[in-house]
Amino acid sequence: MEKYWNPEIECMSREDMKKLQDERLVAQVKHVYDNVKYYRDLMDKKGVKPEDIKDTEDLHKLPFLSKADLRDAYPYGLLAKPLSDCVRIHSTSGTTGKRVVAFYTQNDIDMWDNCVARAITAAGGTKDDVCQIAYGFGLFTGGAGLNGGSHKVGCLTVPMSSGNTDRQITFMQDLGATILCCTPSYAAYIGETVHEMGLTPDDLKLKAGIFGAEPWTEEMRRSIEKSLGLKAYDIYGLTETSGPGVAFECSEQTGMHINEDNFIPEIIDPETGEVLPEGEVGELVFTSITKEAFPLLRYRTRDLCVLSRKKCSCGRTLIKMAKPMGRSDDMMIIRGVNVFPSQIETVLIEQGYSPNYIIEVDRVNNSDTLDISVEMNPEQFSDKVKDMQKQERALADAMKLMIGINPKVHLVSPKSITRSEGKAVRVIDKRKLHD
Ligand code: DLL
Repeated sequence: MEKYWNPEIECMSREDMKKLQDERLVAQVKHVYDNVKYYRDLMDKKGVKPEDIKDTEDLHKLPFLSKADLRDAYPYGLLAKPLSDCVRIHSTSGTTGKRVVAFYTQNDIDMWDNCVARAITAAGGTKDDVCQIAYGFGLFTGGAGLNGGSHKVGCLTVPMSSGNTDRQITFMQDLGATILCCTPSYAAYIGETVHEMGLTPDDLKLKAGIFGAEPWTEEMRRSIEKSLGLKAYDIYGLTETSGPGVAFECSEQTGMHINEDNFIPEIIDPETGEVLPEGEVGELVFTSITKEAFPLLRYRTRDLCVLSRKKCSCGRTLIKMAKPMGRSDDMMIIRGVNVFPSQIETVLIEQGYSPNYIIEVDRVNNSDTLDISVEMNPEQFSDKVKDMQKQERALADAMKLMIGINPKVHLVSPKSITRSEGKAVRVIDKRKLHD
């Protein structure tokens, strides 16, 4: 029997949840209109008043907020509470333009911890667990978010942060960690290092992993589950909406339950902004209905995914989002064809390769090129050039079936691609340098 952190919310009837959302949305719109000039101007421009928003059916009347708005309003322009009521900031890891800074009151932190506690509980975590947190600590929300949730559940919390992989594993062994929290690419790296240290999953006590912050495929999930001997759960969130814990996976492992009492999701057509019906792929938009200091209404995440209200065997009634396929801006258009890095990862792992790869896109003589460097496992390595070329061709053929275009595959020697301890960077689009 699945345990819940907040059973009354997580298993609430649809009607009751809608009522709760209606009330919270109306109050939140008023709070934002009264306190955030930037958003009040957007509403005025669209001719919408707080009184026009009577329930969640009116949500579509509100203007969107985008990352560009957050940059425009940097740093204090979207703050809805006096700074003296705020107790913390976090910030995105964005490398271009201004960073986004998100503010939290103590109530915001409590709400966030509560969301993450639900995720840890859904992964089987209790006060008897030892929870090792190998997400980065600092401005990134991963470390702090899982740390807060783990405390709330009462796990013995090990705030390792990322990196120092050998020590990470020694600690895991010595303290008998039962839950590991980090990015999936770092989990894969830890799994590989466990093996290299001459250990097997039996030498560890891990039972669950809570992995998120970047897109990862089902094939990657199975590979990590095997290398670390645990059940891998997905967790989703973004700095703008507080951090990890906006949505979390349960034992069914078929998508993540969204904490709808705090975040109302919509799926929109990224081109037209039109709301799409359930089951269609589009851009995920969130309205936070309980956040005090940084309450974003209709925030466009740029993440592409699908929502589903299909009944879940875990008993939770919270709507589910599928694994995001990546951001709309991660999608590569190569020779007119839409290609996602996740499609390439799927083929690689299916064909027995490691998830260590680099995708390079360029434009030569007005034609797009796609080069994929893939690391071999030691047993795949051959010193016969012909054998290697045959393997490269076979992999390129499998890729073509999946993505519809022919890439150039380069098999590279084991360990030659840098491992990630946080969010992996796997795509280099050189076309952007020429533009
Ligand atoms: O990555 C928050 C987080 C920390 C989530 C730890 C889960 C675990 P940001 O750095 O602001 O926040 O990046 C947010 O990361 O819009 C997605 O594109 C991507 N992302 C987050 N979780 C997932 C996931 C944190 N489970 C951006 N699957 C989001 C796919 C994810 N993509």
